[in-house]
Amino acid sequence: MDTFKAVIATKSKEAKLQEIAEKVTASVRITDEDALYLFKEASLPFLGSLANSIRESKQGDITYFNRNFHIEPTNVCVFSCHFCAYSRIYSNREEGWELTIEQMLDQVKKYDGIPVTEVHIVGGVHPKMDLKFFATLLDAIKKHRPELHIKAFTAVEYDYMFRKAKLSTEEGLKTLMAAGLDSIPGGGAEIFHPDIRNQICADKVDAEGWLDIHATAHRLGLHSNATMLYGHIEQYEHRIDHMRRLRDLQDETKGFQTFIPLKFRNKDNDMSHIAESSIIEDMKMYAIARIYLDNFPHLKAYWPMLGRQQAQMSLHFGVDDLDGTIDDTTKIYSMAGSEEQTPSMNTDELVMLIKQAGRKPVERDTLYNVLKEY
Ligand code: V47
Ligand code: SF4
Repeated sequence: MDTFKAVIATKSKEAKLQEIAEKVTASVRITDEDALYLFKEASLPFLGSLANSIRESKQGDITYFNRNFHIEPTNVCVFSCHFCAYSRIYSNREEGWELTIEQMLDQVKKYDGIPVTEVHIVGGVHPKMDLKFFATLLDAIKKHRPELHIKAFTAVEYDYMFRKAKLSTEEGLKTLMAAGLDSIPGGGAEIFHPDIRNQICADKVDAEGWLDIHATAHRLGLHSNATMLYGHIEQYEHRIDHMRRLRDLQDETKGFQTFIPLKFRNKDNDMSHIAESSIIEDMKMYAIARIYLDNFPHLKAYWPMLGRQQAQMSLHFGVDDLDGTIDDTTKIYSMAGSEEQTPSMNTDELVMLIKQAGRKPVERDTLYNVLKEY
């Protein structure tokens, strides 16, 4: 009898998975219930093959990367996200750093004559670095190197900066755009659902605030990215809720370029007791993101966080973008225990890594214009 029940259950599982696969093949959007079923019941090869078919229909074999570098103005932060291994409180004079505009401009000057196309600026939320300070910074960078694309500040930083300046999001963004802001990175999203957000990062901008800043940016003509910090205390339902909010906003604005799932790393933070997700779980996450977010053109694996080999593997689970050839200027991930302690990969290495995975490396600019095919 038990065998009979098991056979029926297997058959209905196969039928349900088949139904979802048919939707995906017919470019019909999957529901939240479908996504939950995939998380709970689908095998990794099944998910990989579905995600890969979407990836190949959108981008073929192309795998994008860009040449960028990071500036982290400060690690001092007024917030206290429990997963963060990077921030220090203002009074911690020994471990906190804060760069002056001249020091940051010197970092830009280090790349004079080197064909980087983007600077990614993100850091802690320092109580004394205000809108005026950052507008001056962007302006100085643009004056020095006008063609360098400035992708800067998360919605968390904007929320604090604009509230302090007593400006609306629109006014604040317009001020920074006039100074040289070109696009917005995807950080600070974490997990939108309040049940989780209130446990891991209660004091920073909430989901509505994060989404409103990105919506306003899109309306002003800026593109942005979106992240999700997964693999800690959240359930699959919270990941789906997070992606649904992004998919809904993207339907309205079409301003998101790429979705970046960020695997929780557990070194030196308040959540160190939580085990990190397995490679199986990571590939599953990429694949379901690719299947669910049908209106996102790109899916990015951030290799410094994930490590080279897993990043390579992700190219068969829906990922079509590996971010950039950054050097060791970013500390936010290495401090939290990422695979790459001093992340640095030159173009030849990145091209080789992509080719080894059987994909076609393409250098892009921040807005996914093709710069060079390899
Ligand atoms: O929001 C912090 C994450 C994010 C940990 O837009 C952690 O192109 C894992 O958003 N374990 C900031 N993650 C970085 C970010 C990003 C990175 C690369 C490219 C782009 C882009 C955006 O870093 C934070 C947070 O989710 N983070 N601590 C940790 N322990
Ligand atoms: Fe501050 Fe960002 Fe760290 Fe949160 S994740 S404490 S906002 S630096």
